[in-house]
Amino acid sequence: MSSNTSVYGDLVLPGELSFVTGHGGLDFVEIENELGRATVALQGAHVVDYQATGKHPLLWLSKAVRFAQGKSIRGGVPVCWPWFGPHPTDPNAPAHGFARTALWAPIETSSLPDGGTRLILALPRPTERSVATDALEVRLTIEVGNALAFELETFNGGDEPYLLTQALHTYFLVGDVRQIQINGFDQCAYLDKVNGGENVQSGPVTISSEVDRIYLNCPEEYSIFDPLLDRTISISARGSSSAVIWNPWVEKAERLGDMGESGHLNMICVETTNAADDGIHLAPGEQHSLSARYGYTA
Ligand code: TA6
Repeated sequence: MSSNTSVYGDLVLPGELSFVTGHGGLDFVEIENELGRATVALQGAHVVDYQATGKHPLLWLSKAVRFAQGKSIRGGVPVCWPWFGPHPTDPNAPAHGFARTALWAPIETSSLPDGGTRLILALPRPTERSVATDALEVRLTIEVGNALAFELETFNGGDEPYLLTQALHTYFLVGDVRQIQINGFDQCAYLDKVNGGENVQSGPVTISSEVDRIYLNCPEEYSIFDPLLDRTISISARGSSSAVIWNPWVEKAERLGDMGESGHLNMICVETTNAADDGIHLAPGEQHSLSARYGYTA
């Protein structure tokens, strides 16, 4: 990676936050403080790596990841916005919205009193307003410390209502996905996108085949227990009552083509979302904030 402070020079925090050009010619923000470190691609405002000091990395990034302009990054924390999943009406629109492959602009950086670092990014809006999404303003606040925290804020600056669906589509690193337990969803209903239909969760979620579920009316706190890495990842959500749990397993991982050899065994997506009937009806002038905070014990 080569230093690139020319464009964002006034946002550099010496010894703490810098701008570099790296893989695929993409621009990244490198953050390192006493509590942890992270790497954020400006494309997609995408955290590709985070590690608290003295602990394992928190996030999974495919060993076969391909960094390229306009290509979604397999792993880390993709920002799915301003729709989650397939576009509701346009089959040609990209899955999970356009924000994760668009170039975001860093607009604010600061050192936090607790020793962490804050980075705020915004997605420049088109000058013309041809469709409702053009009137949406969005910014992402990322805080890097002994935890990793996100706030995704959307403001409807237009004169049409917009049904917002979105996700922090987080890929967590696990020792062996077959041994983890995901807690907090007991008795939650979920939409099963693999087998179809709706079910109710009984006890912890465990993974032994492809799983792709949208949990509804979720609590705000859930966790991943990983015996192999000897850690528990805690997830605190705000502005969301739905969550997605996804592992592609073998066949889908092969079809995706960028999961890497047996990559599915070392990742689990536990996504804080506004999905399904948790979509947010944003009237003109209204705003919504989706937040998630990830802490972990080892
Ligand atoms: O969040 C789960 C999901 O919607 C799955 O259905 C799968 O498509 C996954 O997202 C990955 O999508 P992507 O477009 O990143 O390959």
